[in-house]
Parts: sequence; C-alpha cells; structure tokens
Amino acid sequence: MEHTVVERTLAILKPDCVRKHLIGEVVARIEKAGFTVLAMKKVRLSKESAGGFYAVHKGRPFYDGLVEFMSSGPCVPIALEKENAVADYRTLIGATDPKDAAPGTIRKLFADNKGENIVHGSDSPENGLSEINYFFSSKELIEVG
Ligand code: DAT
Ligand code: MG
Repeated sequence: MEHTVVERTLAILKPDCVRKHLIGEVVARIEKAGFTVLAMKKVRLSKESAGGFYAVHKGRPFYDGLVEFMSSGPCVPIALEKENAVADYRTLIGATDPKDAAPGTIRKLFADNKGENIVHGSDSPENGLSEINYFFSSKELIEVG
C-alpha cells in the first residue's frame, strides 16, 4: 500500500512568519493536515548556524541573501511526524515561489516572494531526520501516547 510509511520532516516557520504573527495560523494548518508536532521552539539563528543549515545551497546566487534573511529575526523549527510526511508537508506549503504555489497552500496564502516564503520543508525522509537533528536532541522529540 502507498503512503503508509511513517516519516519525519522539519518545518521552520521563517522570520517573516514570526514577524507577521502567523505562528498560530500556520501551526493550525499543519495540525489540521494531520501532522503530529514532536518538538517546537523559537530560536534566533546566527549567520553561521543559518549558513550551516543551508550549506547545500552555498555558492548559489541567493545564498547570502538567504542566510541574511534566516538570521534576521527569530524563527520556529518544528519536528513533524506523519505517514508520508515529507511529500504531504511540501504539498501543504506549496512551491518555493509563492507565484507558482497552488491555491490554498501556506506559501500562496502568506508569502511575499521566493526569498521570503514563510516556511521551510525538508526535501527527503533522510534530510528530514538530519534537519530535525540540527535543531533538536533525541530527548526533545516527544511522541504522542
Ligand atoms: P524550498 O525551500 O522550497 O525547498 P530550495 O531548497 O530550492 O526551496 O531553496 C531554499 C530556500 O532558498 C527557499 O525556500 C528560498 C531561497 N531561494 C531558493 N531559490 C531562490 C531564488 N531563486 N531567489 C531567492 N531565494 C531563493
Ligand atoms: Mg529545499
């Protein structure tokens, strides 16, 4: 059967989301879509930690602006769990550029542009686990039950 593998993915409510007071709105949409919150906290990333998180994009033309933006104010990393979490979360948030995002997606609803696009989402189950480990220790991940 498809979609029966329980996965974890990392969401980050980016500094624009926090500045717009949309934390609750976005978390509500994530929970209504069936995700379980394992861990959540508010952090202010240094340029070094933002750069480390996005190291895969180092050298791209948008990298310096991305690091600047992600360290411009607090953000909210959230460890999520659900069957098919990685793909389902990316469907929920929509395309990277809100202009291309489907109607009703979080980025279409709330994002201003491709650089300031409200939320991060992991792109594979493997990266979901490693990105969660970037922000949370294993004892901070609390399963329901
Ligand atoms: P996503 O966040 O949808 O996984 P990505 O991994 O390609 O997208 O890029 C990471 C972030 O970098 C993205 O959320 C916003 C920024 N970014 C990507 N491409 C960009 C571009 N062409 N101009 C400005 N910012 C960009
Ligand atoms: Mg990505």
